[in-house]
Amino acid sequence: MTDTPAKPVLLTGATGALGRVLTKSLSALGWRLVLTDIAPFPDPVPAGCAFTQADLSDGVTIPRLAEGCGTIIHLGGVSVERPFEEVIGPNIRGLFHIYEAARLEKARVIFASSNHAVGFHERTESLPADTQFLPDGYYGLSKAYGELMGRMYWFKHGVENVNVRIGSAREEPIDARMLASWMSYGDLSRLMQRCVLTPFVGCVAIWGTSANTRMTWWRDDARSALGWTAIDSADPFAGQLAGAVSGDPVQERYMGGAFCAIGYSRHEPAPIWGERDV
Ligand code: 15L
Repeated sequence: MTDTPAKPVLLTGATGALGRVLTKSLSALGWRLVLTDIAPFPDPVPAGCAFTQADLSDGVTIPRLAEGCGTIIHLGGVSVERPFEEVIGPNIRGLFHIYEAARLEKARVIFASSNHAVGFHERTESLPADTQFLPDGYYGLSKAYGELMGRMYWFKHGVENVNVRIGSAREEPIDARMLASWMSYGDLSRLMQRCVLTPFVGCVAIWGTSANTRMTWWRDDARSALGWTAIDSADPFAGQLAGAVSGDPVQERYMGGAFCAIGYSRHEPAPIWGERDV
């Protein structure tokens, strides 16, 4: 199999931290990237790539950018917990524009979903990829909706999509939670390559973490069908980070960590999902 896609790849959210990492690593492989973001691109645009500043809410420009592309790696939109009104435009309407563009182009969507789509699951659980969504805020809710949009477009229109529930993708893990949730930039880039190059993916979900042995929260996803295995690990950071906890019982109880505690207003302990009597 060739390691360069036949058609260019549209990469949204190119100016964000992960967008810049993927722009660098994928362009270095000779991939032709159509880059876009609402903010200007801060780096020199690599050879074979082009950058267009655009808003995901712009239902004319987004499909135009997707013209001729075989895959859309969709990282764009709000990437942290924000009020509902700030999330809905980029993450819901913007995603609709992405899926409509994919339908018109017969392109595949690689959606940067998030662990926050399941953030209110307890850290004592071990979730298969087909677990129930349990979003920990408006951001996580938009990611759950985005995954469901992918299912609808797959069943109704045959638009293939991979939903990568990214844990904590950053240079290095910085707290005890990330001993489970961390994903290295290298593992992220290699996963994206498999998402784009695998001949058939259908509609699947992947837990986006490195090979952390403390990563017992998430299991049984579609990685073997993609031929992807994580090779980095947060384990070497365990000694220095084991004590790096917040002290907040809500944060420490749930997979979503700090996002769960934002605006949390329960006074009594929350029920355990699946054991509630409602
Ligand atoms: C995410 O989805 C966010 O985009 C990122 O900022 C981190 O907070 C990450 O999750 C995480 O849970 O560590």
